[in-house]
Amino acid sequence: MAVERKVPAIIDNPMSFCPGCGHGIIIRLICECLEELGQDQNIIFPIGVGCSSNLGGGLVTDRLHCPHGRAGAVATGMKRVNPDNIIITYQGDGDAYNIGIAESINAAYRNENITVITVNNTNFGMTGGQMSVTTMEGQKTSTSTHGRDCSITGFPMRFPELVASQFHIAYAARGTVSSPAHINQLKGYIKNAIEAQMNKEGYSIVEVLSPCPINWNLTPIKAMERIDNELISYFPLGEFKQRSVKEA
Ligand SMILES: Cc1ncc(C[n+]2csc(CCOP(=O)(O)OP(=O)(O)O)c2C)c(N)n1
Ligand SMILES: [Mg+2]
Repeated sequence: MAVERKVPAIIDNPMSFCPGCGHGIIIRLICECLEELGQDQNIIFPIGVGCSSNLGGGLVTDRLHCPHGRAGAVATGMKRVNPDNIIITYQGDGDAYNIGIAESINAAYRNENITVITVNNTNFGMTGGQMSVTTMEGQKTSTSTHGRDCSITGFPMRFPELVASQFHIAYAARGTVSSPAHINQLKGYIKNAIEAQMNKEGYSIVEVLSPCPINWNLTPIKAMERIDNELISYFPLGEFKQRSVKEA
């Protein structure tokens, strides 16, 4: 039986992602969660530079396109000036973990009451697939043409685990979009993260493993399979910091 799911009212335009990209699913999930949590006003997305920038075109909410990597700092200012706004940063792995690592770490360290969504596609997608801090060992990119050599670059960074283990934050999780079951699980994580902010519990982060078929040089189906077969064993799915308060 076909099940029709209404497009959330927050989405007002189609978005321009590559075929097989995960961003569209993730954005829709965020919007579904906001709608189900009764949030349709006073939402602001500080947006990173990268494919996440395309969030800007498709939503009726307010957005601010931040300087590259600085969404953690921008979000901090937005939330402190008006604590009743819902602030959700939307960033790529390169934006949040390479270029903006200082802002990302410090927002978590201060336990800012914001929600961070990072889309981890294991490369700098928008600029042509350069190596990022989450590129897998041996992965070929346009700047690691023989495969990433972790003996000289360090190993892929697991940011949610890092901030969950080191800082006093409210919530940290990692999900993916590689199957309907994973999409439903991810939606639960995103809802938890937004609820934590609504409940003033502090910093919440959800990282999403997302396919990048164009730069991975794979078909959309093979790209989804790469997530299940290769990425999840290094970037495990699950909650690394659970909320201590359950009700928003
Ligand atoms: C200050 C600055 N440095 C570099 C760039 C080039 N640039 C644009 S997007 C991007 C990488 C984005 O990677 P990521 O955050 O992983 O996003 P993705 O495109 O993979 O979703 C870079 C390096 C820029 N626009 N500005
Ligand atoms: Mg990326």
